[in-house]
Amino acid sequence: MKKMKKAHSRLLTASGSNPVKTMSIKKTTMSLAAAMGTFALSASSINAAVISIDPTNNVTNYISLGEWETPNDFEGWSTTNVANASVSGGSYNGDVVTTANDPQPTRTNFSNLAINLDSDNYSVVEVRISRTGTASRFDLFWGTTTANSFSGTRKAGTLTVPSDGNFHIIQFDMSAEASWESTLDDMRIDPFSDTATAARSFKLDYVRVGQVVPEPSTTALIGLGGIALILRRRK
Ligand SMILES: [Ca+2]
Ligand SMILES: [Ca+2]
Repeated sequence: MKKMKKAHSRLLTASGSNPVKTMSIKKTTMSLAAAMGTFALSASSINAAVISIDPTNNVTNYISLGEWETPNDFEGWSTTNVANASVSGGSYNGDVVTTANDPQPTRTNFSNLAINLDSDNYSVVEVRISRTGTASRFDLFWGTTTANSFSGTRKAGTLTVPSDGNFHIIQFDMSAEASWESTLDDMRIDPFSDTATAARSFKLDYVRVGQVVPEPSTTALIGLGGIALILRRRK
């Protein structure tokens, strides 16, 4: 009986877009995060991304969607609804327009970068940003080669990014996100999710997509978490 169960779960893992697979991965991610003692769940219920602010480990082996190290080079990103947009000091800088919708720098149609979301290599999006002024939600939208452009159903956001003028890292773990599949093609970042009611500005340092490789000590913790899972299953 136990053997059958094991083989069954392996089959589900091997299949492409089985909803059961998504659920089982989500469960593992949550248990793992709980075992590590540090995690933040997205406030929104429309996505399953796990969002961390200033995490211990950064993405490695990433593909960059923007670094903005060359003055005046927007690296293909739009300046939609961004006032006083500039690239200087190593970042994409802008203010919130008081008379229009939320600022939304976008980069589209980059499937040539071959960011394959069906692999584990690109399960984490990392954004480094500094914000000044009244805080509001930070949102990330994405499109893929099978679900193109932007939609409210492909969105992850958080209210917990500080707006203190210092740089912070926002890390989105998309492992459990059902629509994080096929090839990444579009990305949109809303540094603030609404119009300005007072002076507000942002500096985007980078946007990267990669994976987080745990430190050796964390690997040991994951091992312990795994043992705990096995023990629980045996009951
Ligand atoms: Ca596109
Ligand atoms: Ca930069």
